[in-house]
Amino acid sequence: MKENKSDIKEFRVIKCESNTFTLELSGERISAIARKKFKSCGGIVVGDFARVESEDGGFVITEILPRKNFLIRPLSANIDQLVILVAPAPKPDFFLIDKLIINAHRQGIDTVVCLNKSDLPSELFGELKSQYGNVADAVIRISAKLNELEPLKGVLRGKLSCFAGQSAVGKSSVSNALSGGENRAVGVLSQKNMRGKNTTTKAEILMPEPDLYIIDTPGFSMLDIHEIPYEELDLYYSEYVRHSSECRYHRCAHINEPDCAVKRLVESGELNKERYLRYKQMYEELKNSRQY
Ligand SMILES: Nc1nc2c(ncn2[C@@H]2O[C@H](COP(=O)(O)OP(=O)(O)OP(=O)(O)O)[C@@H](O)[C@H]2O)c(=O)[nH]1
Ligand SMILES: [Mg+2]
Ligand SMILES: [Zn+2]
Repeated sequence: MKENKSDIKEFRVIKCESNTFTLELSGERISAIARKKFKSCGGIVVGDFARVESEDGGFVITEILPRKNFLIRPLSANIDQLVILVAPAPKPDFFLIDKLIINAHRQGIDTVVCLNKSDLPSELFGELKSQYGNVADAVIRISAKLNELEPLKGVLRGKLSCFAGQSAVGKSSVSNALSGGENRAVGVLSQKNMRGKNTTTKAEILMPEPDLYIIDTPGFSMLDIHEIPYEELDLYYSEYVRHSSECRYHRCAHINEPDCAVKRLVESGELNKERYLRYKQMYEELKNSRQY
């Protein structure tokens, strides 16, 4: 039996399991199935807002509301910020960090670069600050192991934050430490190849404290940005956008153009050189992969 239109409520999707979805509204949790038109999980993702109707004693998702943003990796919708977790081990992949930031900026999503496992000795925090200090909204360090989480809690409050990063950087460990429990399975770093074992397989929204909303996601090491036109790439480098009006050419790509402010600032050390060289490499790769 369908209820009146006035009884239709908008719930947030917090977990997707084949065709069963867990949804939440003001602390109330329900389980629902989806109308066939949404097909599989790909059509409804964690973070979506859904209209739900009761039917045959259960709940059915009848509509997904328009999304303010959407990420394929990590699969999520309507998030406020992407928290990119990095650790001394597994070895960080700076291309992956750059690409996560590109995708986030393309969707208008804020970014935080967060060093976890800061209990391990490394020079990584300084490196992250010099590469992303003028790019990400915050660059912070924490340790799930030592329960040192205050800098992260500070940036999480009042927002829906999605964790992203390679397998075994500690996304689930941080989720557990924030929750004060062990509800998320934690894996190990393979000593053989120093890579994670993809312990988490499904994204899920967790609410460890009132006002803290996080999405623990499966780790990955490959991220394709080939759908981005190379002419647009510089737009997702906020530190280049800030200086592009100082370049001689309007819509300077900061590659071979004369009198380019970005290249000048890279030479003088004001803009990070490693990040610029990766930008250039990605630009060339996107350009060369363009099919005519
Ligand atoms: N030393 C140290 N180890 C940590 C810390 N946080 C997590 N680890 C370890 O890192 C390993 C991987 O942790 P997970 O939480 O499973 O990593 P994940 O990012 O969720 O990995 P996937 O689910 O595979 O993407 C485990 O052995 C944790 O004990 C930390 O702050 N310090
Ligand atoms: Mg995990
Ligand atoms: Zn330029």
